[in-house]
Amino acid sequence: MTGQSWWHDGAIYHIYPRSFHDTNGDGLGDLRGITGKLPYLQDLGVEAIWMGPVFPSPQVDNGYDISDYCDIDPLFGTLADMDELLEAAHGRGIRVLLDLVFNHTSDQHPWFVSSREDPRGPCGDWYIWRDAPPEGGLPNNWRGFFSLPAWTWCPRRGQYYLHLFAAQQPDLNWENPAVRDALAGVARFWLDRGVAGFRMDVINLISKRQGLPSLPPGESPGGYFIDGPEVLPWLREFRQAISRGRQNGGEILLVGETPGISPEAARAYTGGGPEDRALDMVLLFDHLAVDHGPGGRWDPRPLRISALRQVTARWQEVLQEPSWPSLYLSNHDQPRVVSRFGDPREFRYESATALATAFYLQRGTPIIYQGDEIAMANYPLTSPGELQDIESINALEALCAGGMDRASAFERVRHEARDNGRTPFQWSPEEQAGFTRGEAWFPPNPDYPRWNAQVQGAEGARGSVLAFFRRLLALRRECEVLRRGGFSLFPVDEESPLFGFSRDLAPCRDPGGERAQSGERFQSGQGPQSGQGPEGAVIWVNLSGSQEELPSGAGGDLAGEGATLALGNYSAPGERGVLRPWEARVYLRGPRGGAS
Ligand code: ISL
Ligand code: CA
Repeated sequence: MTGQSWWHDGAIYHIYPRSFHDTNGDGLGDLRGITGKLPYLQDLGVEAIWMGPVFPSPQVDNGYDISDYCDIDPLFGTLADMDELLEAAHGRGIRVLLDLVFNHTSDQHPWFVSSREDPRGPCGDWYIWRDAPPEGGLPNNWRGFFSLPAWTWCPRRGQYYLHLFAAQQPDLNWENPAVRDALAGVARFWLDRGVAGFRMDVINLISKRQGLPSLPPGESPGGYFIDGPEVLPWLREFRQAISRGRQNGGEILLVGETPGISPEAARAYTGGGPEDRALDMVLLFDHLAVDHGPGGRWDPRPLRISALRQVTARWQEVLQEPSWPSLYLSNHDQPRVVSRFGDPREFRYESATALATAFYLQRGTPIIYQGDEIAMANYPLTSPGELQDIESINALEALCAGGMDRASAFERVRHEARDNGRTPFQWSPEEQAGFTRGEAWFPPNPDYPRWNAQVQGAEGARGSVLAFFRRLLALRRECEVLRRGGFSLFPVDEESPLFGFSRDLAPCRDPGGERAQSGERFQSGQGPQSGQGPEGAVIWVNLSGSQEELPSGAGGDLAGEGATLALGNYSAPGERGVLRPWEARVYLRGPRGGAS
């Protein structure tokens, strides 16, 4: 095994700051809100938090349009609040990851303002400018991610600029070494303050094909502006630039957000040793497209569990040693997973815990999105006026412009609207879900009196998704096989809703048994033990509301003799070869080193 790093052992918790916890009553979550909830996160058992962008921003895209990389937006607090958060988190053995948005800035960033005003000035070439083609029209036919053409005319400069997202998010010109230098400087600024690494927004879009050629009809953007020609050398250069001269700061984790990435590219990004690896992990999207029709995201279809199995098996296969997968089920750009793949009405507890078991015990680092651990569900959107997110609003308009009536267009957008996953965290049954003493920027989901952290955290609470998540993460910490073991999916019939796999220590054991030194201050006492514990695990999950018989044979025999049920989401014992609706079972086999 090529070295072992803290992220191979711990889970990451993903915070959407504006919706986590508000301390000053303005209805927006803030840094002090995160600091105040660190005990909750420590109890949950996570190793690190990654928080969405908290930098100064006009908030056109909720902070993904940054106008100053080295400060904190007053909406969220101050640099002093950030320092306090870092110190308090480290005191609890929790690392902090920030979200770097480096493909683009805000159009209010001084770099862009200078580029626009002064083409010959120091930032003249920091963005991607093109003349209007003599024959008219746009410089090329690229379309951005927010249902828009990727070019906007700048009258001031008399040129078009490229933006793969909103017009207020101009793409940086990474071809220019001064841009790359400045961005590495930003990362160093935060590393020096004590952050442990970064989630890098749409980082596989930074390199564009030379000459910016139009996409031939029907061709995918791969190689044009996704996974472009220079992305790997630039990221390696970035890693070197931020690691240089660094002492005792621990290993830096770089997680790339990589929409549209291919498995081969994912392997190229994450392969190699710790020094020459472009990224340590990538965030893949294929499993979140299994319920999309030919029209993509705004063309929802019923979930195909066979597709979920296929995608999982493929990525686990491709991202074997030395690569390492990330495991996530939702984020701030996605609907809530219990509404999407589970059954929030009849089996909310069972389906939320079943999905967690099926995904977070695969080989990789679990990245848990805030609220999934209490089974937060989609917001009951009933009219277009409730949408706040730029992506959903643009998509709705684009569908209408394409000839669809408004009601049908809304029906399509509603399911996957990003607003679904961005509602305030449900802390308690109190008003505003205990999120704010003011009025929340987006109303809390009306189901909060029943579904909240306080109710689920109560001693002996029945049907507590939170308690299950704690047990699941504790089990993963205790059992080396669940962290490091190889992964193998059990075959089942195409139509089966079962999801089963084994984890096995033998093929993946670290011969040296040594753990990389990753910062002394993080010996929180909950770290993993190695060299003991079970050597095999079998996980079976029923992703349906009906009773299902396990197949006979290897996987169906539930790890055979000597296996113990280590975790399940039903309290009453069940029949051996049968899984109840949304039942999840984790069996452990053979104490390592002992008689198996
Ligand atoms: O999730 C998506 C496709 O499945 C897109 O909505 C999303 O925009 C894309 O994955 C990129 O997301 C990231 O960059 C965007 C920002 O709006 C998202 O919030 C961020 O996660 C632009 O910075
Ligand atoms: Ca606030």
